[in-house]
Amino acid sequence: MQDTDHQTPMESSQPSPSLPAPSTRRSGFFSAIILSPGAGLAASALAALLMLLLRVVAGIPTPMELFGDFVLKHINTGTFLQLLQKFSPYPKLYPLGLALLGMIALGTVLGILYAAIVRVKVPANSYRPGKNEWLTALAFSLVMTILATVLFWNELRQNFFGLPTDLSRLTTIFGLLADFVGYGVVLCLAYRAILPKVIVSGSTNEVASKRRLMLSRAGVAVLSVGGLAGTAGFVRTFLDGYSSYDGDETFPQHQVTPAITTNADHYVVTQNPSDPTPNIDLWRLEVTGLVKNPGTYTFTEVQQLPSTSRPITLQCIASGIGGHLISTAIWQGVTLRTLLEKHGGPASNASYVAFSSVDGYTMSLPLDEVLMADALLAWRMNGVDIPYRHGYPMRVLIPGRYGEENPKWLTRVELTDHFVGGLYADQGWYNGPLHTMSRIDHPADPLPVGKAVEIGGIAFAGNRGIQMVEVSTDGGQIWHGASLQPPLSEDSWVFWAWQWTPMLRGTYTLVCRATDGTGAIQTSHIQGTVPNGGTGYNHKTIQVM
Ligand SMILES: Nc1nc2c(c(=O)[nH]1)N[C@H]1C(S)=C(S)[C@@H](COP(=O)(O)O)O[C@H]1N2
Ligand SMILES: [Mo]
Repeated sequence: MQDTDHQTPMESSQPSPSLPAPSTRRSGFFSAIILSPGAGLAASALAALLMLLLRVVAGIPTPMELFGDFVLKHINTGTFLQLLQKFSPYPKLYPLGLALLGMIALGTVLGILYAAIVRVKVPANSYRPGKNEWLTALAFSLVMTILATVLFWNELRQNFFGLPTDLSRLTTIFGLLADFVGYGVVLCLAYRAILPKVIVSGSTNEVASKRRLMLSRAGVAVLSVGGLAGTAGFVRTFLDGYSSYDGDETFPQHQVTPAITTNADHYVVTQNPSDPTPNIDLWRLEVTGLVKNPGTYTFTEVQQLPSTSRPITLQCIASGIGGHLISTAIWQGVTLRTLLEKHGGPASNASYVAFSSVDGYTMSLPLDEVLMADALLAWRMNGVDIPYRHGYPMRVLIPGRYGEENPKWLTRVELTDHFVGGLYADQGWYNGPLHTMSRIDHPADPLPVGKAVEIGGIAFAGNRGIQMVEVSTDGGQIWHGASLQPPLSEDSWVFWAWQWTPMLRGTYTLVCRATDGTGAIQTSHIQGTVPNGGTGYNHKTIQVM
């Protein structure tokens, strides 16, 4: 077998007739530097392939996703919206794709740094990396893993197959290590493979040696192309799980909103480019932190907890005036109060409850408020297991709060003595009681003059309830009290209606406004959704002929 350049006795002890002249050596060094990105490309292409492979077969988040989550937590709502617009219509995929390309580019360029550090004598007389090269490559792998671990520490605890929090953090670190060791090993071997070699001219082996060098360079090129092609293949598999339903709305049917939204029609919002699909055998619910007796549940055990069910309306903070990111389902689960009682109750210094989800989503609220709202940890939605996109196998419902504070894919409930941030809280979105809203769903125009018609729609104020809804047909000058249907529950929307007979032809501006259970009237102040949630009255222009 060949030995490495550093240890070759021939080279160090006796001058060889084949030893190149100094000028050739220098040009050899330059060609080595020029060739090194080739090794870097092969290494990063294969590392990218490994990252996507681990994502698809083990649910380990890719460094691109970790990077994305990290960035999203460190920008404000304004920048967040700019990015959404900039990368529309694929605000999640474009940045992820760019991050992937950026990483491959970085790994390619790092090949030069590697070449400059190891300074292999060129032409080399061996295909085998020396100890020094292995150690350098290993150092690259470790530094990359450590940097990524430190930088993404708060993002590491996610796993798309639903592993519990601590285990998922460990698996992600292992994944990063595997990715970067893969990168280092390929870099080390590929660099050797493409380096110019000492070729003893005139020897019988000359042709064979040249052939071997050509083949090994071709091998590295094939590895790069194969790695990139494989990566593209896995990107496609990843895209199969793409959350294209993000932002789906719930619309009235024939101008009437069904009281209970079906699971298929329930609005959807998700932070994830591709949502988790928890494996029920791996998933756990953990009750930890400042609770008297911490504990862990399997899904079977969760389903044996005492449960209640009730209709709860969810609304996204981004729904806006007259918006449709609002739906109502019957949720069944255990109340937080009951669950904590089973664990001996909160310790005296527990003041917050923090929720963590398998997609790395975190959220916290004052414990007292959540207990008062009778928050539900649900595992059934409209009588069936919660669909994946709505948080299978378990999600939190906090009546009175916007959707962002209703974590899906729950895996840990932790009592703390401090506020725990998360994606939207860190960006600076409002996290107080949701604003009272009301929406006109019917009638649709044009309307015949002189004929009675019903004006109606929904009103919602979270767990404050709705006391009154008023309607105006003249843009808000004269108001009429609408009749209310009994609420489906304390935490649901309310249906209202008012009979109207337009007596004159013309254009009318219908407006509605609600008064919540505390007697506070909905504000007419027009405010956009960012960052505090939209306010103002829903207007609807109607032609009467
Ligand atoms: N784990 C997790 N929970 C989450 C989110 C998320 O991305 N991840 N999105 C939140 C947002 S912004 C909203 S509006 C609601 C939407 O719930 P739905 O899709 O079931 O309607 O889930 C919330 N809970
Ligand atoms: Mo939301």
